[in-house]
Amino acid sequence: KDIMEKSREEKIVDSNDSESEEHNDDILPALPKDLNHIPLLFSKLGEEESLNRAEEFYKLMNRRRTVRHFTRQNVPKEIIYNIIKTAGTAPSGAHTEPWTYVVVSSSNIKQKIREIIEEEEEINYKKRMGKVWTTDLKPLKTNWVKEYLTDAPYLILVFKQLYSIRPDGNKKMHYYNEQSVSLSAGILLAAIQYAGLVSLTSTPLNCGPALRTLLDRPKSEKLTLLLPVGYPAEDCLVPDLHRKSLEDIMVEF
Ligand code: IYR
Repeated sequence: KDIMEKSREEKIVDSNDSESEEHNDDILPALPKDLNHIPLLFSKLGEEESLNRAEEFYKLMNRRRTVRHFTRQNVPKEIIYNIIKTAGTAPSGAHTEPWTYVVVSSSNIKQKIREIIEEEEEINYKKRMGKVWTTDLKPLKTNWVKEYLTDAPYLILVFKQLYSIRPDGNKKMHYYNEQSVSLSAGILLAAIQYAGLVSLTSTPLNCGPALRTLLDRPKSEKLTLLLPVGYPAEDCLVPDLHRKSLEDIMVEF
């Protein structure tokens, strides 16, 4: 046992010696080695102002609903660009920013997306999802016919980048890409709501590869979400759902 421990210690010492450190110099960080650290831009709010903002933001976000019926009314592109820039402010593992937002406004491509999704969704509803899942969905009145895919002025497809390639040709690791893209998408939803638009967070089952190919994205990217974005139809109905209360979603120590 003593011998085992001794050799383990030696290994740790070995891996810390100058020879292997020299070897480690071959590996360069993905970010600049001499990255500057600068003072944080931060202006402190008074407590009252802070509370007001927190309440107002909650009220705004609590009005967000998933919308399945859109008008064809156009939305200025600058609004969409700002929303996506906002999503791009999300934190990410080692600042790898592992997201690609594909914005589709071309009627022709929206039609192709709709055809791909409706074909797969019909199989999903009829075969893949099973009795329990389709029964759970019944009250929401969803099905495989998805008019919103051609009605909404924009479709935003969120791709997560599993890795990327550095300028030197080496692979760049995208740590926590799943969490990073989820955080970015959450900020996207908040920005859509703040801009007075509506959307639907959809996750097209089994459509990832076909949509990735259609939109010319590399194999290193996986489709995670598809969001139609625009204005709700005049007669738009939403299910009368209620949200859990604070007591039901929080525990305090
Ligand atoms: N993706 C399908 C089915 C669907 C699944 C869940 I979970 C929902 O909350 C809503 C729908 C569709 O978009 O119809």
